[in-house]
Amino acid sequence: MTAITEFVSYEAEGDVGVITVDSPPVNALSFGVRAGIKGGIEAADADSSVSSVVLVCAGRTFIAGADITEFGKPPKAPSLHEVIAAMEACSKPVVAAIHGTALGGGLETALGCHYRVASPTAKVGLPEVKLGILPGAGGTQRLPRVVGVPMALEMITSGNPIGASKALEVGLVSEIIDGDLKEGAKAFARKVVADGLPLVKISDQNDKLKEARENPGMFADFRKSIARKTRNFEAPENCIKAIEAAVELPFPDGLKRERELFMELMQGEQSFSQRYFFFAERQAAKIPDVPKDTPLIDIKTAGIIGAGTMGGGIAMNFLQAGIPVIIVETTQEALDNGIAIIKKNYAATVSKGRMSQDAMDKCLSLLTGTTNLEDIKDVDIVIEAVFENMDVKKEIFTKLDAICKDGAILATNTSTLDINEIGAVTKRPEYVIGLHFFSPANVMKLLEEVRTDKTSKSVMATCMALAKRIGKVPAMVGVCDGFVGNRILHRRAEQATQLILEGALPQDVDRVLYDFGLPMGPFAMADLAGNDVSWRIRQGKGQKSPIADAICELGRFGQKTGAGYYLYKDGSRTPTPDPVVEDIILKASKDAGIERREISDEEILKRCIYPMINEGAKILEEGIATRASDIDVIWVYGYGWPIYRGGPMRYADYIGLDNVVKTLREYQEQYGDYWKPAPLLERLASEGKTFQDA
Ligand code: T1G
Repeated sequence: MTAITEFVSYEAEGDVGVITVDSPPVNALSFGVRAGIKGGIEAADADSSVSSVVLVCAGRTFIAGADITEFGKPPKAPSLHEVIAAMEACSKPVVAAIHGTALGGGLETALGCHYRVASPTAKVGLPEVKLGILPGAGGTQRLPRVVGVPMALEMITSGNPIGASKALEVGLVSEIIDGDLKEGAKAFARKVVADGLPLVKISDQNDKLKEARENPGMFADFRKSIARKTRNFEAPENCIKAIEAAVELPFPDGLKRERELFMELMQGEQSFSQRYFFFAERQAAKIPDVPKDTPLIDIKTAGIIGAGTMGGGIAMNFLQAGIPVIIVETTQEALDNGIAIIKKNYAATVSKGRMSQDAMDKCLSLLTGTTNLEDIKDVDIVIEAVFENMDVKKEIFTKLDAICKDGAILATNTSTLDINEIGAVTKRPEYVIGLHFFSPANVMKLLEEVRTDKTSKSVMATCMALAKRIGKVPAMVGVCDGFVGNRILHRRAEQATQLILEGALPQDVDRVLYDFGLPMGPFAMADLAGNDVSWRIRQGKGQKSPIADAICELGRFGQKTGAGYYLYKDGSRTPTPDPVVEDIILKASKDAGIERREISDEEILKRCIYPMINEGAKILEEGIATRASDIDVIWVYGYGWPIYRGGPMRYADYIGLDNVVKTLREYQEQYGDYWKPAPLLERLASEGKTFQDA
């Protein structure tokens, strides 16, 4: 065994030269890995004892891409292009042995080999678009030459991987290797030699491009098909242009065009924000005062209290992760309704082809319904998802504390209530935590985890690991009104309401925020969530909101009643402005003695977003969030903030904190101390720093 570099070794195993990459955690293509592979190819080429070559990786996965931590640093030869060219030029057949996830530069490296084999659970893909870039090492030129243009367009603009069996079907891999992957790959390599098979250079293959050459309209049709999903994103369009170059230009020129389009994106703000967010999401899973080796509680079964919209959605996450669930309701009717909705949701997923009937049956086989709270006495974790009322929650936690076994975690899905207070009614406050799911709970990826003053490190570590297990992205926050996500949302809602009192209309505010990149504006969102929810909370707190109250008093609760801030004709989900609401707004302005005025889009955007940034700074000062980037993770995954803008705090850094402070001060002059910049924000701005320095 010869160590070519610290991360790559070469060894002749019989008549096969084996190049092994071993660079934890994901064998990313750092300089040492690139140099090592190139050196390994040169060694195998010169080694007269071998007649073929296998490229295999140690650890959990085949190469998972370029080393994102190297982005922005001066390039160091050999480039990935040079490595891939060396593999293609090798005089002996080179076989890539793929396991885990061959992604981005990893798949591009494998496409530079003459053949590819894979383990049955392997996945391959080009996810660069999710980082705001495009496959920059020939992926846009080689993939269409293997799978054809339509599939290459879909794979590269979505960034979604495909499994080994699909890869075999479309010719991305030549064989699925059951058992020992390296031995299987060596046997495959020997067979290539024995059968005298050619050294297949994908860059020389053009047959699969014919369909697109004969049907150039394919690209325009594809652009139309993804327009809504990729609005405002820059990367998908450059991906399409690069694939067009593969069809129109000779391979070398196509590579050059790919490089130009790659660099355009790499130097742009969107890619910077998406790369920032890639690490932000992973950072959020780490809690500074909870050591990595904190012992975890073994979660084998879960109890869910409440089979309503949230309880049912929460249950589905556990069932899909293979965790048995006992779901509890107060009446058989409510229980039956709740379970029927779970079944209906699964059936809809199956009908869309996103889940097999077997998988659905397996999930439902793990679900038990009961009206007897005692039935959850042996579960490892309970998640309460009942009516948002402190007395109700305290009563339930008192009972859970008495019924559940020692060591069971007692979690609440509350979105605003003080979890310290809830924990205080139990004898096990260290086992009490907030697990705030976002509706629809089986769809939204964010899990806002709320630690109390007493939540133990083991419970926090367990719940962070559990989040990943049930397919969620966790962020740990502290207790305050609305925690992090909703506390910031309330600031935006206050301004949205103020703006329509002063002269804007709901459709103006919603349009500006939709064009900014949010999935919908605050008024459309209120109609989706149900205006009655916040109406009840306001009534509980004795608060008034003239326009919202007037709308609710007319029974206009939103989509579910066919009318709210907008009309929803014949069950449509498309909001239509309604003169009735405009009259309510005009009256409210008049009653408030406000002279309505024209309000610019720029003012609407700043007045909705800058209070969010200011609140984020206060949340950081109070220690409710650990990092500014955690706030960004919460807003991207919990509220659909556009990932290419990184999150509200990243967006503030992009605008410049000094500019944010300047605008806040102008509004403070005009509208009062509501707009006073947070001290942390003022300090960072005065020091020329960003939230990432906080
Ligand atoms: N570069 C550097 N570090 C990476 C990395 C990468 N490509 N991928 C993962 N990591 C780190 C990650 O930060 C974390 O570190 C640890 O590995 C485990 O990751 C030329 C230019 C592979 C599916 O976009 O999708 O190739 O927090 O927590 O959930 O055209 O990581 O432990 O310190 O995510 O099991 C294209 C990105 C790059 C793949 C594993 N490739 N990675 O998921 O673990 S651009 C990607 C992933 C490119 C070429 C272009 C996932 C994973 P730490 P993890 P996981």
